[in-house]
Amino acid sequence: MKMTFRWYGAGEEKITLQEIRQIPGVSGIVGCLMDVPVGEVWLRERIAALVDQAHAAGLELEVIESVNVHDDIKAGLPTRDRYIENYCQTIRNLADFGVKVICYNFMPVFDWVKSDLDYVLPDGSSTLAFEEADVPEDPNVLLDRYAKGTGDFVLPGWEPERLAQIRHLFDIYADVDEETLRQNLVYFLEGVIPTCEECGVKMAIHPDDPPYSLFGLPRIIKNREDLDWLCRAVDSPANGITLCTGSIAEDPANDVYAILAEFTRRGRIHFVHARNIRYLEPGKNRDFYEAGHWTGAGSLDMFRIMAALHDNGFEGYIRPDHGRMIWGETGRAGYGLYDRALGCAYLNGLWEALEKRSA
Ligand SMILES: [Mn+2]
Repeated sequence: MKMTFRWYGAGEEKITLQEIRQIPGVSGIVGCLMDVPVGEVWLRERIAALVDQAHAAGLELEVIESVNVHDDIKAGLPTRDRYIENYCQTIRNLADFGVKVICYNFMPVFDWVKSDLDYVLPDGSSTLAFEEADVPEDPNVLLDRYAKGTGDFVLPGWEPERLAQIRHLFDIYADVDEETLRQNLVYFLEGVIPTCEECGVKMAIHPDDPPYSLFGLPRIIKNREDLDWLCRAVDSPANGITLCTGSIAEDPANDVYAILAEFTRRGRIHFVHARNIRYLEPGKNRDFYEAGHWTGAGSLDMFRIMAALHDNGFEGYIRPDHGRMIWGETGRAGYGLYDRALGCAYLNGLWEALEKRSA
């Protein structure tokens, strides 16, 4: 297990690599190039500069999150072949600089969706929340709300230039149902997995967040059956999973512990997002907020999560997922320093206990 920490880049956030280096037990960052337009090749000199920055701070850079997949690929447009060729070149370039795992998702139009980015908890901290009744049927209403409420940052998948194209994006998915989206994912994987195998890189798909359809858009990586289908559809260890405990558990019908155990055993979990959530009205609906990582703070048993990984031979990368805003910190919603650092320390503590108990 290698503990990592997501970092958006010097120009993108105020958390520094030096600060990340001071979190005990963090081996490296999960990096990205936020300013490369989706679909373009990540250039070698840009990758080299990012890797050099990490190494200069004493940190590894072996995981990228994310190399986003162009919507033309997801929607299956004729232009997809050019974008898949670009993706393969990006894989080769990243491999040359030591990258081992690429996180991506295959959600149409949007990355993760929350209804509230500043949900205040009784202890005064704030966090991300999802209340289904608050999600408008018209995505434009949500976009307006985000534009007004979120100030000086953008969310992954919600970049301004993409918001402007939103109608176009809904148009290109008009005829894409779940089956078509599955075929398009297989087409993409058949295009990139041979390159991954050649250069020793593993693809790791992030589950849909939330793991059910919103705005009438299809969603295909939602549960155990979808992950099983994915693994069989392109049967290579390079075709793997970013198991996000929060995303999977956002559907209470999913058994997150069994899913972790099974796909770790099958050698397909290359990267883990460890996060706790608290269901607001268990048994009544799927609403939740993102809790602190500690088991007692949420509805998930983080010890069982780490045990499912440990006891099934997990050797991949892990990072704390979103954190709350605590101790007066401000910044990118879900990506403050303090609460995620607490998450690292806590997850490392659970892991140490598991290691020593089994030794
Ligand atoms: Mn995640």
